[in-house]
Amino acid sequence: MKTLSHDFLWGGAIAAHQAEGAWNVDGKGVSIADVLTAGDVSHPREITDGVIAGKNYPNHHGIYFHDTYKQDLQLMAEMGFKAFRTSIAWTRIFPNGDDAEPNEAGLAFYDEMFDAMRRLNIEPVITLNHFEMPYHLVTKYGGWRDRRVIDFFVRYAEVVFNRYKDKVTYWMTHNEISNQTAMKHEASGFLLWTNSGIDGKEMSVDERIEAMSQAAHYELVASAKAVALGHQINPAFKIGGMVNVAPFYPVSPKPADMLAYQKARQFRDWLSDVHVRGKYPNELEAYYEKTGYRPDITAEDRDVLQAGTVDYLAVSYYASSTVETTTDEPKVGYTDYEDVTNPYIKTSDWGWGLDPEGLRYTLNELSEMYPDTPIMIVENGLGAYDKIEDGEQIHDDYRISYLSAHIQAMMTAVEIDGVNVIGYLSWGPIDIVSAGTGEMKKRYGYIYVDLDDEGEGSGNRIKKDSFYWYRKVIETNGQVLKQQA
Ligand code: BGP
Repeated sequence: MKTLSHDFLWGGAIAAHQAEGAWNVDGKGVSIADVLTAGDVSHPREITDGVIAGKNYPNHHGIYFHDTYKQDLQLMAEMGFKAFRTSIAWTRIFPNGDDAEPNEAGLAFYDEMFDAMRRLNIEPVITLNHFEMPYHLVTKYGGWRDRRVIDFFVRYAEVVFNRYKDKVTYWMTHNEISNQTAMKHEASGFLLWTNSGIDGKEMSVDERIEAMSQAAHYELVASAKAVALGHQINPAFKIGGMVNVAPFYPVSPKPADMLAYQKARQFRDWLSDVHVRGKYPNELEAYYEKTGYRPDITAEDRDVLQAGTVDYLAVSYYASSTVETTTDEPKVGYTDYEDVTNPYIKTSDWGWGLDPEGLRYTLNELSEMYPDTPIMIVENGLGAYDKIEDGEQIHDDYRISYLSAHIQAMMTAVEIDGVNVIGYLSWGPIDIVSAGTGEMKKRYGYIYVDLDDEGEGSGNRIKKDSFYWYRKVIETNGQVLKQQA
């Protein structure tokens, strides 16, 4: 029977802006994450016009990882991590994005961080752009809507690829590039901001689709250029595309519901199609023809996309959604559906549908679509409230059961379905600031960080029960879960 390979990449993943803090230190510029205030489950984060004194910007401090990463990585090593994913804050390297020269202090910071990982035998898995583009590229160019941003990104990629070519092998270009297609999601305007630097909160759905189509195209061209360049700089590089894969289910077998589900899925998957196959899917080309959203896509761009296909597909998986058609017409389009409750699925305290079998299903779907492309799970986890008990203990059995069910689903996909999964990096192995809400109390970690939503607290790190559990999972290459099942 097929099983997880002996060099399977077990570990965890974070992003610079959610952890590092030190937002204006050593020449770092303001990023799009630095102008996001704190929200919560029922109050969206505000996008402010620059940094406004007196507002609470949780990414300005994160968990102070900038100053604590050596001790924190030591804890990851104690759990047996083989790999650790983080991002380079673009604004530490190019504070404004269009600077003539990179910032040496920022480059030196990541030299040391990657050395620290290597010393602990932890493979760095590095995202170039995780929701943290330079804010200046937004104010001056309008974010990814402007073709010139492609060159700024490629220049940034070139600088870091050259600098870290002997320290980093696994890269990915843009985090969750597919998120911005989630037009029916109530946060879709916000997702346009985090992906593309376009404030979509006040836009209509049609305006969002139009803005997203152009911005995402430039992001894909930039990604493909970076992939081709990275392979020239070091042919051993493995450079991935990264997408969120929240599976869709039709609410019923009614043909219009099936079509609505299929259209929703196609719209989610067009970005991974371009990453992996180097070309636009037919139905999207048809959609652009029909709607008149003809983004600026040149013949040269198409060659670039073809020449820069990715080495692996990195995916995040948290939850599934279920859709119901809003029209019985046969012409169901990408957004002719509503999200509805699935009676078979429970939800988290933040309303995310908990669905481990959906992970197996999704991995199968991806393996059918891209049979030759390895998959790395680079995010999966449960955001939950934790309570400190009996002195310094956190009994997070809810987290253990979520992760255990998902890891088992992944192992089944590998062993029974033959899906090629090369790694599992759970999200937020140490508590960090939530990207969606800016809260600290939405915790994912095996390691508790004593900080609250206002950034107050000792900052102390405490090992939760899940810390010891995950160490065992890694040590046994997942076999311990089978014994428990
Ligand atoms: C993904 C992002 C991460 C992350 C995670 C959990 O969308 O790539 O940055 O934070 O989701 O989301 P949240 O932090 O909102 O709970």
